[in-house]
Amino acid sequence: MKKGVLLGVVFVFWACSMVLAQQSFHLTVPVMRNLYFVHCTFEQEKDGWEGDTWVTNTLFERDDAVAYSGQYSMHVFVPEVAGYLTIGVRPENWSLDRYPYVEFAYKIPRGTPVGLFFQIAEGDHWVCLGGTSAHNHGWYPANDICILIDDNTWHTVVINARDAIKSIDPSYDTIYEFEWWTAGNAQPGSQFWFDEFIIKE
Ligand SMILES: [Ca+2]
Repeated sequence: MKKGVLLGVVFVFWACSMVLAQQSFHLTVPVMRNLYFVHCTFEQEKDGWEGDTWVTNTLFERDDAVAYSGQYSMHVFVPEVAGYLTIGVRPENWSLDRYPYVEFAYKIPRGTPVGLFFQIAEGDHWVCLGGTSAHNHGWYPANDICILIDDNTWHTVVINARDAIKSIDPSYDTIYEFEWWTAGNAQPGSQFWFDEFIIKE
């Protein structure tokens, strides 16, 4: 075989190999997706949840006597005088478009005021997406799409927070905090539990 022909054959073989390699590369690269932005199980710690006891008259603790999954849930309660039954979590850079769904399990005794609040800007800027029939969202805008059942047994719910919040104002796209809250009408002894709190695609 002449030298030129041999070089041509080698070149064609190399070119075909590169094409096949590229096709193989494109076919085998996995799509990396992070379905869960936040997943709180409370099995090891409080998973970032915080509260201001002295202002809200609300206490909270991991509870190993009542759990939906594993051994622990989060127990939220008002000890002595009326309170706001409130704690919250602040995931950084929570994009509603990327992570629109909020899911959790809850156990709420009858008559307990539990509300779901989303902070849509820094400062006192919140919207409410519902809660139990006894919840009071006070002076904040609300779209009460989520109705929580207060029968003291475990239930789960999934909320499309993006669509509900954008129905209040389409410009809202970042959430700074999620909070349980009611406008000071939680009587002493009010309590509830939640577990498997998830923010997801
Ligand atoms: Ca758990």
